[in-house]
Amino acid sequence: MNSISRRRFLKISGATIATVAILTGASKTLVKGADKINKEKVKGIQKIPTYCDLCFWKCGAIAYLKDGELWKVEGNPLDPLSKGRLCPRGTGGVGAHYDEDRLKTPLIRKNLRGEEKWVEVTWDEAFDFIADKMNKIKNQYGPESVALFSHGIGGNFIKHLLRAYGSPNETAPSFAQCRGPREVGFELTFGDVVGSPERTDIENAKCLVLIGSHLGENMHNTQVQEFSHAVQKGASIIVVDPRFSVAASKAKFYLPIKPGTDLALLLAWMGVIVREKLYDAEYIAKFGYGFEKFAAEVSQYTPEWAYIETGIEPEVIVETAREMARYKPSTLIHPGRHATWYGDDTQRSRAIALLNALLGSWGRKGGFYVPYSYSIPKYPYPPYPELRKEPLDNPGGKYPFATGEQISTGIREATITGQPYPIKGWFVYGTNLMQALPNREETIKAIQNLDLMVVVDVVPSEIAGWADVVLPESVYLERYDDLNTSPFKEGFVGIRQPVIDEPNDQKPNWWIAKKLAEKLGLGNYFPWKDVEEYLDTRLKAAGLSLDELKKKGIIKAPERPIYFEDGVEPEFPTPSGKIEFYSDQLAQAGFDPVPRYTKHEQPPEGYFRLLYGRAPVHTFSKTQSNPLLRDMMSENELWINADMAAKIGIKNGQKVRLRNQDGVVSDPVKVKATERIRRDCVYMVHGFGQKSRQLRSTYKKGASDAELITKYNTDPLMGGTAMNVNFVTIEAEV
Ligand SMILES: Nc1nc2c(c(=O)[nH]1)N[C@H]1C(S)=C(S)[C@@H](COP(=O)(O)OP(=O)(O)OC[C@H]3O[C@@H](n4cnc5c(=O)[nH]c(N)nc54)[C@H](O)[C@@H]3O)O[C@H]1N2
Ligand SMILES: Nc1nc2c(c(=O)[nH]1)N[C@H]1C(S)=C(S)[C@@H](COP(=O)(O)OP(=O)(O)OC[C@H]3O[C@@H](n4cnc5c(=O)[nH]c(N)nc54)[C@H](O)[C@@H]3O)O[C@H]1N2
Ligand code: SF4
Ligand SMILES: [Mo]
Repeated sequence: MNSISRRRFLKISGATIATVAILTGASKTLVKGADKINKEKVKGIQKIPTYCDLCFWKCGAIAYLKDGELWKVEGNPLDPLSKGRLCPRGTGGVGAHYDEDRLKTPLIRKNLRGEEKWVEVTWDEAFDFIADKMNKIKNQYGPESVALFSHGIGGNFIKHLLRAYGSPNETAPSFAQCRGPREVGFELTFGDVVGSPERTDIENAKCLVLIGSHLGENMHNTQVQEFSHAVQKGASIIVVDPRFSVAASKAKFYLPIKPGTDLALLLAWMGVIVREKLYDAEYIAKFGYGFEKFAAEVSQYTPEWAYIETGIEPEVIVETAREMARYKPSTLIHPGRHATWYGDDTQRSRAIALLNALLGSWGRKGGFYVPYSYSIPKYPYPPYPELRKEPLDNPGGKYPFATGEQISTGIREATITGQPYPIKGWFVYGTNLMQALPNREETIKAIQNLDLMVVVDVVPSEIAGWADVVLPESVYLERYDDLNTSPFKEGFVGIRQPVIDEPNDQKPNWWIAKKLAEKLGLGNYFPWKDVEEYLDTRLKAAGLSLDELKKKGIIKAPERPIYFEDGVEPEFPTPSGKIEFYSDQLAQAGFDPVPRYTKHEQPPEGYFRLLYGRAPVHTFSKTQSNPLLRDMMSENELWINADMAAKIGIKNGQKVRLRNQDGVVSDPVKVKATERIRRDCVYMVHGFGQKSRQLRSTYKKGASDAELITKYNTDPLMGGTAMNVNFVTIEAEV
């Protein structure tokens, strides 16, 4: 299996190169969508550094123009995130500019919400409409009653606008529907979050444990490159996944776990490590708090007990526990990213944190490094107006371990109930709430309560279809955004700058925010003339030059150590100042101070659990209409165990519909009958089955997992919404 696996993996990492070849050929024929290409049309090749926006990882890139026309995008070799190589999505970046279905001009709703009937208006008319509604909301309810949903760095100037307007309500589904529980689980243990980019030293891990993290399909560039290096260096890989993922094909141990039982496996692993005293005793003696109580509790969990829950043989549990211990502290139990699975996700993430703590990997090479970022002062804005009301995402502190990153579904809930105070306006920037939030019906119910809904997007997305006003944004290759100073192994600052003109009347987010602020009488919060002046001010304050950054794309900070063993001072900002094996704050709040196992409901007879994930060439629901990426994957498939398919009379390649426990039926989707998935679940790539009629290329292509996620469990610690809890039956499409 090993040589086959290696070949398959090389195929994945080689995909980047293949994509470049496809693009080079395709770009010439794609120009037709654009009626305005770069004015100067400089002859020959121009290389302009920027950073990618095909997902939110922000890889440093170089865009190439040939005779003034957009040609291709490659990685910037100076960039520590991309190291000169983009993932297949990033390589398809030029397709974002050429997308035939792009929004071209501001739109105001003509008929009922969701009917997608529009009047084209000028920017000035759109801003007048929005400002009028925002002023009315402010007068009647207060500025707190407008909330912002946003994802990505492009939302920064709109966030600033809404704070200047006086709203404390600002959220993103990329937290409570994604990594929120993980961050809370790690913070409760180490006093600090994993963060994004993850502080995982995958490259130097000698043993890497992936629990659901499907690297290779999940294409976060740096992690995939590092994973590929770790595999080449012979790291021992352990993959726990109900589906034989790309990562599983690289694994020494593949554990096809019963979905929803990972916490049992984690507890049993810790039980073995504690009973056999395989932990890093010196590290724990120095940095640990409450280890005795923790050890007494986890040593009860046996591999035999976990076998019944998880389906993983006791011998395999023991062997993999010993394997992890053999390579400590360079054993990395990857914390995952999309952690909102079953509802006890903070506790599962805390168990992952504790297993890492046992092996001494936090702060150590091959484990979790200590990241740092280039410190660039903020722009010296006037202070925001004083807030008179609390954010309403978590009224009364219902979720005691919720963080400053607000709970998106909490804001949705308040919009429906009007409690503790009404929400009457939504600003939505770069997030497709129809696909990203569980239970679409609740989202629509909330939207129907609004006096104003503004969506800033680049295409007529599903969420744009529900707006009162749609504002067409320039794509990343056409605009400046804020500086990228992501914390990483190396501190750096990266710039996004325009490479090519917008084809129509699209505008960048900074311009939208500034112009709207002026209409709202908040112009003093945008004192800069244009975004270059803003960037220049920030960079000068750090002793850097905008011109130099524009040329190089990346400037690095002086090097710093990133491991405890190289001199980083260990710090654990928990209440005890140590790694909390036992958590008094959890006990005081009425939660398990050491994670305990909770059983989750399993699918009834005839039903499958619906699982979902990523494909290498798409990002959520954001890239399906990109002509280059669409060519590589235009619809998703339904993975189903081959024996089960035969049992219910379904053939490979056949179209089926899924019906969930609440009677919601999906669009038709093609069957992939395979041995590579357990019998109790089915799997599909997220982001397809889109319902926006104006997105002609994606309309009802494949099926939507989001549509079938009517049920969700809310994490009682921090309010994240677990979505792997829906069950489906499968019906042949006739
Ligand atoms: N190409 C591409 N890459 C991306 C993204 C993208 O849109 N496109 N999005 C990025 C973002 S923001 C995120 S959050 C990540 C998400 O990616 P990850 O955090 O890596 O993965 P998840 O979405 O949690 O999980 C999907 C995997 O978990 C498995 N799984 C499902 N249920 C269970 C279970 O109960 N137990 C176990 N052990 N495994 C289970 C599924 O079979 C699948 O292989 O991907 C990132 N990378
Ligand atoms: N059912 C289900 N729900 C999920 C997930 C899942 O796998 N399944 N994953 C969860 C995770 S891990 C995350 S992180 C979130 C992600 O959720 P979102 O951040 O909402 O991701 P997308 O669905 O890709 O929505 C991105 C939107 O931004 C628009 N857009 C693209 N480029 C630009 C631009 O340059 N400017 C502007 N203004 N808009 C732009 C796109 O057209 C699209 O409408 O979803 C979460 N929700
Ligand atoms: S991971 Fe891929 S899509 Fe995301 S920013 Fe990097 S190159 Fe772009
Ligand atoms: Mo995510």
